[in-house]
Amino acid sequence: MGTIKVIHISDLHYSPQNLIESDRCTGYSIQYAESAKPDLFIISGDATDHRIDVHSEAAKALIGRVKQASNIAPVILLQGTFSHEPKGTLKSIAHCQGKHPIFVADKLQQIIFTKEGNFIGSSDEHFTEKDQDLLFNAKSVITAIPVLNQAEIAAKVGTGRDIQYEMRQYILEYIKNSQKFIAMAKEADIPTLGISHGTVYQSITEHGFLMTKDHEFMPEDMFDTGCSAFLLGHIHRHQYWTNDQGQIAAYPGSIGCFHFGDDDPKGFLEWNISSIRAEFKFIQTPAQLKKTVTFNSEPDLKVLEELRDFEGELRIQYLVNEENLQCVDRVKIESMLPNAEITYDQRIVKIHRSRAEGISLENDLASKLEHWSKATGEKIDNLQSKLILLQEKSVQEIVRESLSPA
Ligand SMILES: [Mn+2]
Repeated sequence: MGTIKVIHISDLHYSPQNLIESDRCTGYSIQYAESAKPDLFIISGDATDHRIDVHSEAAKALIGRVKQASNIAPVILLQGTFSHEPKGTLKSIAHCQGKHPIFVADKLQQIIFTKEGNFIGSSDEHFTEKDQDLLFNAKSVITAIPVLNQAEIAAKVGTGRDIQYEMRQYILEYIKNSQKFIAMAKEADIPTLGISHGTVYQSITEHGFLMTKDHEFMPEDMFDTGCSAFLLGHIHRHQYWTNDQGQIAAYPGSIGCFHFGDDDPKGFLEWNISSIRAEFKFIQTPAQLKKTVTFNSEPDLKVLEELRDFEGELRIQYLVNEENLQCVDRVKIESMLPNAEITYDQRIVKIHRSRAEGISLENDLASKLEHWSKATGEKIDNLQSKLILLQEKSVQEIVRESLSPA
């Protein structure tokens, strides 16, 4: 039975800020690939975090890594989110090709991965029956669904409609039209895989949010292609879907950790894919995790004590009264957490002296007292009448009147 081994990494987010993290983790995946000897190496989008300068260390490092990968196996670079990976970025990177070819998947397209390790992209969005002969020399058939340019889709379907809805319809139509060639490949015992950068309905982000809006796919949409495996990018948390047909769709998650609150293990996938089923292994990278602990008052040492083995960046958020500032013992905290790189997010609660706004506009003392009472919520009961008494009469008069029977 024909099988294909793929190393699948995603969301590298190279940038000057992420350079150390991106490169340590990407480097780890390439080192792994050197001994795993995959047939194919796939980067499923967001290789960069944003537009980066060609002369930057980040660009140099990324290009070096892609070149290393292409010395191990043929590489596919899939277009990710345009704000992270501006159009054209991947085409430039692809020029660094090593021993094996690099294919840029930046449009809806089917790709034949040949037995010699070359790529043949469909000239249209899909292959058709006319292309059947290509299957004789195919090691795998790949169906690419990269991030699509909304403007291009709008130009095709017409403007003035709900573009999110139209995009989804367009992709569903594409999936329907892809099925035929995928079925032909399966019939010929050729492994089939889909690659996409997008949101699956009810996927969970690295911050624990359930994605129920703006999704490109339902899990069944991906399985409807007929592909044994669906290799995803975009969501930074590793997760997968499977069905009783042996089909699997999976996000490796981001290769490293790029946000506070993202403290799940980070890694990549090693796939084994046949014409009828797929399986993957998750391999953890040495990511520097970024954890946040939040206290509604001063840091609780008992809670921090439980994190004594935590390795990575730890942000401690807390609230402290101004007069208790000295009580937060950072030296002690840092000695309790020897492997954490700690930053503090300290909010100070100021000693608050309330004033009664508008009190100066009141004409007399009794009105000022009433105003103060309303502003502060303090009860004044019959103090007001006594204040008037004090202002109008002498102490002797007040005492005499109080003592004499009414
Ligand atoms: Mn990403």
